[in-house]
Amino acid sequence: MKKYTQKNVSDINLEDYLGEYEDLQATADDMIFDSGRRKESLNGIWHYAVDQYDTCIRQHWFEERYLDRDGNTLPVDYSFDEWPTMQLPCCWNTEKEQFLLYEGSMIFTRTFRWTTEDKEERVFLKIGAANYICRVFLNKEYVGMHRGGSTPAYFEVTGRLQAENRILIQADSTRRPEQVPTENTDWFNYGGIYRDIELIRVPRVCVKRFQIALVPDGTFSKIKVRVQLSAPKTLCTDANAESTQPTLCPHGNLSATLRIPELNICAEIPVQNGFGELIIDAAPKLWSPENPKLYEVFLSCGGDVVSDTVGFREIRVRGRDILLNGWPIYLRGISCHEESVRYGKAPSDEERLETILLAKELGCNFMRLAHYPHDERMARLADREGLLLWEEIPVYWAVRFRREETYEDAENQLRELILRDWNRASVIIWSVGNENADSDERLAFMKRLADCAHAIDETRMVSAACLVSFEKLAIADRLAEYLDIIGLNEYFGWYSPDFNQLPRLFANSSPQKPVIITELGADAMPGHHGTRTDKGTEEYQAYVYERQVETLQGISYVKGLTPWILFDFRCPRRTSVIQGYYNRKGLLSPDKKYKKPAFFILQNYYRGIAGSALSDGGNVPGSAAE
Ligand code: GCB
Repeated sequence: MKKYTQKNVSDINLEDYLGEYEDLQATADDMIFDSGRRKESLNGIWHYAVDQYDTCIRQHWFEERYLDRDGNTLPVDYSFDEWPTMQLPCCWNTEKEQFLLYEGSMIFTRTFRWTTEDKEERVFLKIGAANYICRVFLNKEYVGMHRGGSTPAYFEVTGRLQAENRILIQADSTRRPEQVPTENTDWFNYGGIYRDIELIRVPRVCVKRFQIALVPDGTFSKIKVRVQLSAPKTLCTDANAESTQPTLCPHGNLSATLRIPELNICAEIPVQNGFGELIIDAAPKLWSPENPKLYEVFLSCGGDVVSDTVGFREIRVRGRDILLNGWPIYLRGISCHEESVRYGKAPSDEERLETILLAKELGCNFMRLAHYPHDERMARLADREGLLLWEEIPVYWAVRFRREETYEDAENQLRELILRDWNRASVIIWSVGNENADSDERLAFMKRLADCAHAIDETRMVSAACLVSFEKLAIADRLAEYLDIIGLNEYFGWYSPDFNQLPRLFANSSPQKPVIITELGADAMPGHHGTRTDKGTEEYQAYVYERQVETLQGISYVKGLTPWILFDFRCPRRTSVIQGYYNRKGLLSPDKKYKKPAFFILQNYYRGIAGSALSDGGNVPGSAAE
């Protein structure tokens, strides 16, 4: 931790003011398992100020220096408790008209009371998401920072809390070329602290990771559980020698207890050096979209108890088939941004459920959560409602593939996402990116990401949404070799107007893995009509969907679709009159209330597939079950 020197006017000539806030970055390694824990919410009314010039961190406002050494009053440029207020979490863009297009830094602050319940307790601050960088200050001290706009940040604040506390958080939504995503995307850059802000009390030795899943060996009869414990650094660095409670230090040996009451399971997991793993015989009812069976699971260790609600299912690839619980499945999907007209990237729970139910009404068993990690509530809802998910990190378009720090940022976001949603049965695919041109640097970067996802999660598949190779008119992305499933974005009928190229592309390709068409589509302004050849009309969009499904249904290795997109979404790049700063490729209007005709074409197609799968005992026609 750096020592701060007194600042007054010296900051005005200080160019490297950010240097001291690059330390103490919260990463995936700082996450703790938080399901089933008591959380004390810091959501609610916060004071805020727009801070375009980063004056807060240049001048160390968080130090609240009101007097000089001699006790004379100093002038200050802030008045925390007189600033206007905002209800957090939220995206500031949709809170006030004048903030709609604001990108940059905003300071949030509030006070809160804290009562220590146990002198041994440890406390973590969790920020569900803040876009893109956030810096946290507590009781006049810098606590740390987090990079990445859609994954959670955990900061240990043990020993820093008092009866009365002031917290100050800078959220900086500036788009920068070296970030992930980079400065150019096809979606709106919402700013804010837009997911829950919570304090979590844990015992001194606590469960850091708790991962539970069916062993993917085709027998559906074994559950694997993995545990990692965390102890305060001071307790562990000297291998427990000075600890007053040696049995509680993960450097000693102890055991954790797993309980799944509905399966009559109560098992001891030996933990050595903080890690434990056990395979248990079990015969759970398998989770599937048709029967999203969930179990309550509990893990206790020392004084710590956590719990989760999980489904058990197996997903894997065999040849060109995707097998769910051993049966070939066709992924009837749709892509979806996280967006609400009113709340930006912080939709209400009702709106999230509405989105899932609309996908179900469309006939989906699968959804692609594009292009960044959506709120963890989405995967929990999908677990409950029975919807398979593709989750993605924003390695989108022209990320700076040559830059090692950019890779580290991307990998950290991937690890944070995987660790966050590891226990969600609905999540079957980790996507390491979208539409990146096939260069050597990009191949190396994304191969590393795919390897990382495989290394930390052996229970799911890894994919990416790749581009069509127009030189070869084929599926020829070199990254495919490192993926389990090939995602393909193709816009025949739209960006590539000649539909006849689509069957030729399939004829020219012979992938040895399943392919999901991760994007296809066309813009249509809701209520804008014309002939089937007038781009931008509902009729033209419907025509594109008709031609697409006609071609796709004959392609044996295409094992799913996630057309672009369920509903229209805000997009600063889309300035034409019919777009009005929205991407209009939605099957629904931005408020999700109006269904364009293409919705019914896809619905019809999906009903046909679901019907034939049912009449074939759950199989996809043409595929053999094991
Ligand atoms: C794409 C991108 C998606 C865009 C879409 C479009 O290929 O992956 O983010 O929004 O095309 O509408 O152009």
